[in-house]
Amino acid sequence: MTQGKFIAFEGGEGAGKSTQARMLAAALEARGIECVVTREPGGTPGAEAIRALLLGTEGEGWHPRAEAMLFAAARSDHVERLIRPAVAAGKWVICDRFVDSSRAYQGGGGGLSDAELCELHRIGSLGLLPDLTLLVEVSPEVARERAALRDVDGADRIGGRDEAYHAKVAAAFARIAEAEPARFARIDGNGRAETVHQAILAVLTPMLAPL
Ligand code: T5A
Repeated sequence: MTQGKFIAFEGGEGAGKSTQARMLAAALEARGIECVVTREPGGTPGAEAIRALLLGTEGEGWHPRAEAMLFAAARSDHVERLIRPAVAAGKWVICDRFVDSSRAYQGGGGGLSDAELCELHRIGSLGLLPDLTLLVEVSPEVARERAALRDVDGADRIGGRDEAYHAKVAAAFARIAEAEPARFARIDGNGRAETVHQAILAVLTPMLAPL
């Protein structure tokens, strides 16, 4: 049995995280590593139900503190029911967004303090952190183009927030990654999907070598 790992993708809207998560899982599976690709908010039935509450565009939406608690509650269910058991069973969990999205969106964008968000994460998920967090970064122009491809039927509640909000989110991601260089790898996501994928595989090489 391989040793389980927990890899998270982070970044702004349309950075290419889901595309890269799928490509990474396929590359790992080809090496005989069993992968679970999952996402936040979501990944379990309960967390997917919370996702619908958070991202649906009906009604007035949530106050920033309620929003942060809903993300933490969804994450708690996801961690306990899916992520921890899969890693314990020797699988590699590849997660599209995790706690750093809360720190960047509800913190950098929404104004909650980083200490408050980390405390919510400690209560909800016992502070679980990924073995590696891949921050996929693209220019605002590329983000706009890709988000437009994604949002042909309209943006969700958070993706549809204004450019100033998303600029604060991007700055917060950069700050968080700079503060924790051992856990983060910053990936230039502006190129072709295959180019970005190769950069990610290069970062993962040391984790693959002992297998
Ligand atoms: N949120 C989430 C919080 O506020 N707090 C939290 O704690 C968490 C967990 C989630 C929303 O919730 C917020 C953040 C979000 O606003 P989501 O639907 O998961 O909603 O939103 P995103 O994570 O932004 O998901 P997307 O799927 O839209 O973006 P991705 O995954 O970054 O991008 P991807 O791979 O789907 O690609 C988007 C488009 O670009 C193309 C793809 O084919 C696709 O059309 N593309 C490329 N094109 C050219 N070159 C490349 N290299 C490309 N890579 C992808």
